[in-house]
Formats: sequence, C-alpha cells, structure tokens
Amino acid sequence: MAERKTIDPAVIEILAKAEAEGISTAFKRAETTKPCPIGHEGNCCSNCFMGPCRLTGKTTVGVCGATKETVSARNLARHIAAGAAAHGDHGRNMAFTLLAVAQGKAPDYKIKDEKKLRKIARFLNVPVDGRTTEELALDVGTVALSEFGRQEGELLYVRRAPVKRQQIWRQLGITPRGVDREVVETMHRTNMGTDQDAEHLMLQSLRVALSDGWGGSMLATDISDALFGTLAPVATRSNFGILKENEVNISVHGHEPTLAEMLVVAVSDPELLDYAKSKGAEGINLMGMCCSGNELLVRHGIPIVGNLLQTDLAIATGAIELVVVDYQCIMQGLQSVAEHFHTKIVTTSPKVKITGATHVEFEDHNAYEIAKQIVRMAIDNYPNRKGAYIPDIVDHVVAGFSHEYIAYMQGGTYRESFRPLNDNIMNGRIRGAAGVVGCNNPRVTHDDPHIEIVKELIRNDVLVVTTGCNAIACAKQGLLTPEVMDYAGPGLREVCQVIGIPPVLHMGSCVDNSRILTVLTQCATEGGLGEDISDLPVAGVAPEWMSEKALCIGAYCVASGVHTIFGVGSPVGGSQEVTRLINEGWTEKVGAGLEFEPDWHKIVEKVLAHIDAKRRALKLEEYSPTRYVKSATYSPGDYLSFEEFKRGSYSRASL
Ligand code: SF4
Ligand code: MSK
Repeated sequence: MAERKTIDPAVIEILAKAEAEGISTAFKRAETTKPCPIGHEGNCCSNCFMGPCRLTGKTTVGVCGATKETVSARNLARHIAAGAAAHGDHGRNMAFTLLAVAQGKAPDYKIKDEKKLRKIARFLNVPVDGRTTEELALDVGTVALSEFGRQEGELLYVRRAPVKRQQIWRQLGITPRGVDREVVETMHRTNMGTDQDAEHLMLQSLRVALSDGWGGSMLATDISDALFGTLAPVATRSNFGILKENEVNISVHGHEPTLAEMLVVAVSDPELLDYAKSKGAEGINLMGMCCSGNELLVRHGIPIVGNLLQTDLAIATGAIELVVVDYQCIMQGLQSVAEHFHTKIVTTSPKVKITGATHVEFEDHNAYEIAKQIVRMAIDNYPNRKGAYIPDIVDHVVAGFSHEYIAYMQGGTYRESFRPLNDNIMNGRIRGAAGVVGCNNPRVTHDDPHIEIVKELIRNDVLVVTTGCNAIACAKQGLLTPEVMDYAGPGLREVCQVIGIPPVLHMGSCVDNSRILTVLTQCATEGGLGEDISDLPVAGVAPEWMSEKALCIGAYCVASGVHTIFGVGSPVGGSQEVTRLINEGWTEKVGAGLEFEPDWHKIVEKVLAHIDAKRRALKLEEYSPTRYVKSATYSPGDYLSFEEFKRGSYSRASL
C-alpha cells in the first residue's frame, strides 16, 4: 500500500468519513490484503489440479515440468485473452443493439451519426450507395457480428492499419482472425500440457490483443458513435462536489453506453421530474463513474463523479440514491458500502449479478421503460437519505475528442487532415505524443502517477491523449481545462492555441483506446513521420493499471508499434526471460516493447528518451527546449510538485 493514499482532496475527506464510520473500502482492504508475492510476479500456476504449483525458492518447475518461463507466459497470455474477451463482448453487444435498431426491435434508439455508419460500412465491405440507413445498419450489424466468429482469414478492420504494419503482422503470422477464435485459441494453448514455448505463447498474446484493438474495441467504439453520436468537445464538471444535496442522485457505472443513453432522456422526463418533486427533491441529478461515466461525459457533458477508486467512496458520501451498473470494474465491495446507507445497487446486464443487489434486466426492445423504472426506484429511495456529506470539491472539464474531431480541427470540413500536427512534430514544436490511459490501483497513491506523468509530459511539449480512469484523474485535477495551456511547454502551447485544442485530449472510455490507433494510423500515413506507427515519436503509458483489459490494451498498442510502459509492477517479474521477450523480443519483432516501471519519474524519462530516439531515427530536428521562445526547463530529476503545478507557480514568467 502506498504511503499516501491519494492526492485527491475530495477522496481524502470521504476516506476519513468512511474510516470513522467503520466502512470497508478498497483503500482499507489494500492495507490488510497484501499481494501474494509469488502470484504477483507470475510464478504461480493453477491451470490444473496437480497444482497449484508455486515456483519459488528451489522449486523451479511445476509438477508437469512447466518452467517459470512457461508459467509466466501462460499467465500473461490468459490475462490478455480475458481483456480481449471483455472488450469483445462489449463490442458484440453494440453490434446486437445496432441490429435491433435496424430491425425495428429497439424503437427507443435511432442512428444518430449516419455518416459514421457509412464509414463503418465501407470498412466492412458493405455496399453503401442507394441504401437506406436501416438497410445499412442491418448489414453493418450482421457483418460486425460475423467478425467475432470469423474462423479463417483476417479481421476486416486490420486493413485500416498502415500497410507496413499489416505486412509485419502477416510475416509473423499474427494477423487476427475472429475475436472469439483468438480468445478460444489462447485459452486452449494455455491449457495444461499444450503450448509450452514462452516465445510462441507471447506471439499468440499479440494476436489475441490485436483482435481486441482492431476488432472488438474498434467495433465497440465505431458502433457506439453511429448509434449515439461521434464525440465533439463538451464542457462539464467532475468529482464528488457534483452530487446534489436537494436532488435525487443517480450514478451510472460500468462500461456500456446503451442504458446510460436512455437514462439521460429519462432524467428529463417531465413525469419523472414531477414524481421527484412529489418526494421532496428539487430535481434528478445523473452522473457517471468509470467508463460508463466517460461515455456519458464525452457525448453529453454529463458530470463524472470519479474513477475506479472513488466508486465505493461516492456511495460513502451517503448522498447517492441509486448506482446502476452493467459490467466490468464494478468492485463487489460497493454492495457492502451501500448497505451502510440507503443506496441501492441495481445490476442490469444478464451477465452480471451481485449478491444483495437488485437486478433489473436491461433489454434493447424496452429500453426507455426500463430506464424510467430505474429512475423511479431512485426517486422512491430519496426520502430514505440520512446524514449525507458532500465535499465541496469540483473541477471543470472539456472533453470529447474523436479522431474525426481532431482531423476537423486541423482543416475544417473540406480540408481536414493531420498535416498541422505532423508538421509541428517534424519542426519540433511538438516533441511527440503519448497516450496516458488506464485504471487506478490502491498499491500506488491514487491519481498521483496519472497526474504527475501527464503534467510532466505536456510541460515537455508532448501532446497527451487520454482515456479511462486516467482521463477522469485529469478531469478532476484541472488538466482538461483551457487554463492548463499555461503549463504546457511553449511549442506545444502555441500549436494547441492555433489549432484550438487543449494539450490533454480526453478521447473516451477504455474501448476508445482504439481511437488512438486510428489517430496514429492517420499520423503515419499523412507523411513526414515515416510509414508505420512504430516510426512515430510516440509512447503509451498505463501508470496505475490493475485490469486484464489494461494488459490487453498494452499488448495491442505494442503489436501496433507503440512502445508502452506500465506503472505499479510487473505481472511477469518472476521470469527474466518473459520480461525480455515482451520488451526486447517484441521490439525486434514488431518494433515496440512492453515495460513495467513502478517509478513514475523513470516512466517520464523513458517516454522522453524513447520519443527523442524516434525523432533521431526519423532524422527530425533534435528537440530543443529553448528553440521556440523558451520551452520546458525539464532536466532529469527536475519535477514540479503537484501543489506547485496547481498553484501555477510554473508560469510563463518563470520560463
Ligand atoms: Fe502445476 Fe503444471 Fe498443473 Fe500448472 S499445469 S498447476 S505447473 S502441474
Ligand atoms: S474503467 S479498465 S479501471 S481504466 Fe474502463 Fe478504469 Fe481500468 Fe476499469
């Protein structure tokens, strides 16, 4: 457990309240439940009942003879496959909803972005000309679903990657087939007595990860945009202060946007607003948590309560009437916190039930009625609220940057491109770019590595794109406001001001990391920065990762050519060989590696060194912090404290 639990003042307040009231939180449990030192490093195998085998001390092989390398590689492969399965199942649900809309079986939804639907259709080889929206949606939904079960050939979306990248995948034999096939094959190959060569297992890990990045996740993102609208910037607020004392507070948590979209409509329903008033509330306040929250934030500007480690604490305010969840990242501990208060947890996915929670199954064909039922439950619960405490802490947010919008900002409707961005990377105003994404983990100080890394990168003229819980951390700490421009290095600041984008771009939820792949492809094919994603001066970072989905995202970023660094610790740290295979080994094969580095200072140094090395390889101007006006004063070991950063002591005057 980290010495300091969090940097978020709102979390500090509610954590103290929870502790005083004897409420068990993830922070508390992380103190008492130490990570198993053997499993933590990937040295425990439980793949058959001759074990579990703990490869530690003098025990270097399992009962079957499996070595540390095999065990470690198998464990990592299974984690990545689980992540791909989670995102893939989400993508499949989106395809089912699209199909239901096309067939008139989901009357409460309509296609909001026909242009995007046509774009997806072209990628999926669906004829576009002269067809109605419903015809297109029917075919797109059908082909998308078949991509999950594709047995042979290649996922259609891989053709969206730069040609050189596609060739690398083909040469290595890792071009993904169907999403389901890659997940099943990974589970098969890691079954006892099957694939036993660590390098071979690691190649399959890249393949299954690619089936997520260029398959399940990309389809989830695209279809969500077609159904609910493609992102464009919105302004909103974040953190516990968005809870309202005199209103019915409803929070949406999980990952799918489907029900959340209906709740947005239901909370403005005059009948329900009157009903809320009849119970003494002044209104209905809808908020988001985690990635369902991100989906609502980036599309509708619905405020966001917080990221993963705030989900139980939000309930501990005592001010939430109802938390509605679908799937992924919903800690079971939420229910026990809810039992201390009047809060109801409502599960909605047929795949997820939580003992003690109320289940209201969500169905596309009856979406609005179900959303209204859930809102009514929350309103009925409002008179039961007692002794709530809402910290008065709120930050402002500008979010919602799709790759379409970023291209639009660089040339308008008729001349959209990535030329200005590429040119400014080439001339050194922008040193490079980084995707900083991923979860929270109570093994490190909550939000600290997220925020420190992002602010140091923009200070060093590195453009940052963000998703998931990192995006929420940035939202809460003022990093997604126009004011943050003052803290960006002058080169980056100038470009952002001219283009009209902030230096930290919130691109959505975890599945929306696929948007980053599209941006990178557009940069690589725009010209001037090589021919492939691995040529670009970019890197990926997951400072506080915890989820198998994060590992999968990391692996598909690497397979796509982005060198990626994870914080916290390494799940393969027990095997030097697997540690080598995923870094140097993958770099030789796909031009990028995966590293685990617990020290965020070192992550910043590694990202900057990597970006500079890529610039040199492209024979670009060497980045100079003093070339444009006077840029960041960074040198290794020179870091701003967060307090200094927030106070603005690093200002233009001090440059
Ligand atoms: Fe042990 Fe081998 Fe069984 Fe794993 S597969 S639990 S290493 S015997
Ligand atoms: S919600 S996967 S904790 S980013 Fe997507 Fe946050 Fe990680 Fe879940």
